[in-house]
Amino acid sequence: MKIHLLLLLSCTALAAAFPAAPQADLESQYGELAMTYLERFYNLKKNGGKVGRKNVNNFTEKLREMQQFFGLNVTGKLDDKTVALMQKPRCGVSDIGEYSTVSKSSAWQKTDLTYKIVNFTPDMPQADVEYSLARAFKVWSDVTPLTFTRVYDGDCDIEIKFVVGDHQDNSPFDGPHGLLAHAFQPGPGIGGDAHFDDDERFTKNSQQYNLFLVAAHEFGHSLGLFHSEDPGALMYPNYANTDPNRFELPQDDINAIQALYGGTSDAVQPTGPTTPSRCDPTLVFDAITSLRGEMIFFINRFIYRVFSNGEPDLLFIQDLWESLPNDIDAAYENSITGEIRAFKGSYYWTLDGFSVSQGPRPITRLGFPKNVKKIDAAVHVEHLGKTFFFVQNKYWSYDEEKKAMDTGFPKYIAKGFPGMGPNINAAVYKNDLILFFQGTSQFQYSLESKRVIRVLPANSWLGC
Ligand SMILES: [Ca+2]
Ligand SMILES: [Ca+2]
Ligand SMILES: [Ca+2]
Ligand SMILES: [Zn+2]
Ligand SMILES: [Zn+2]
Repeated sequence: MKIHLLLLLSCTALAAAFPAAPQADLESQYGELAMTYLERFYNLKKNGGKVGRKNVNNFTEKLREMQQFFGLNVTGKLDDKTVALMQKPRCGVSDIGEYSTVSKSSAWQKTDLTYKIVNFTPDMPQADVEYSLARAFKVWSDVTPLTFTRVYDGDCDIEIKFVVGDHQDNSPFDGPHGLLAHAFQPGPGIGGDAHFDDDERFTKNSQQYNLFLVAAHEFGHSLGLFHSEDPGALMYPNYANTDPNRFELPQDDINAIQALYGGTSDAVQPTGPTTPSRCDPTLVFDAITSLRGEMIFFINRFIYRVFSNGEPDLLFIQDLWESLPNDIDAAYENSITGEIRAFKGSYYWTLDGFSVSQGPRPITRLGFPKNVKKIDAAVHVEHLGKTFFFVQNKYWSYDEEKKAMDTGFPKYIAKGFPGMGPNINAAVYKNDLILFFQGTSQFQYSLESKRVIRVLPANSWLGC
């Protein structure tokens, strides 16, 4: 069972691409997993093995609650996306704390807090653990009046421990993956304490699971925060594959913690990144590419993954491509090799399916002169065997077969694509048209008639 689960975990990114399993299969295969999940995180009451009519309804109700929380289709029935979400590594704290506690009363009644590291994980050098935890506290002290002081013995507010399995607090850990850590709301004794599941391998880099990221989330609970439904928030229940070195506390979390403790003493309060909302009419994409029949829309540290049918998934870039950076400038899929090239600044990465197979490599290798520092957009046109790169008011043509830039380029966009202006944000080839994205508009361009045949809102592909 363990190995099976592990395999599934590593496949969650692909899960949604599998054909949908019949309902009965899903229920027999994942019914128990769902039951455990809802008991842990949605307060579903154990029924002693007997599935009475009332309990079935309760299960359905709790499943609906979970689907609501994660922005899934609220059906009260297991489906592929729901099951995939239930298999993601996450925090052990319940998702429905909000309904059982009055939020304000769970804040500390002081701003100078102490913490103690009771023991260390063998996964990392002690200094790295100390650094990761101190940095996790700093995430919160940077946006509030709170201070955190490490103590070595005696009483403290936030006790930090690495433990495994049952560790005598009625919330046993579960071996590798699944639950990563949990922490208690502010209060005396165990209140505020944070426990890390030492059956996980904790790291200080971007491999799973980065201790700083896990700890920053847990300390949010130690300070009185509940889980957030915002998939970009630090307080979202699931572990996020995001680059720990460029972490910035999202605005959703800043708002939540400042509601409890107020802001900093600075005149201007710190701000953080917000999560895109797909139907926001001001949405501007960084880059767009096809991916084996799907469409991938890059937007800061996120991607929207659009399947031929159904609603798009919002994921972190690193959920699909672990070593790809945020803020991609341009991307295209080469129909001959099936590979994707993603560009940022004067570098590019080659993506083969869901792995980064090469990069970063300098774009001069593709034939760009040194003075090209950034590509605005790229689009591959299969029947021509060409890829067009757009840079400000000019474009380049790259021959995929010869693996070389065509001579005579760059040319003016206005000449080669009449009707299109400079500074294109993103481009993709779809249904025999080049879709140019510029600001909040999408220009559907016909190569055949050499003109824009339709203008739509940029986010028309996101089910808006
Ligand atoms: Ca405590
Ligand atoms: Ca675990
Ligand atoms: Ca771009
Ligand atoms: Zn949590
Ligand atoms: Zn514990």
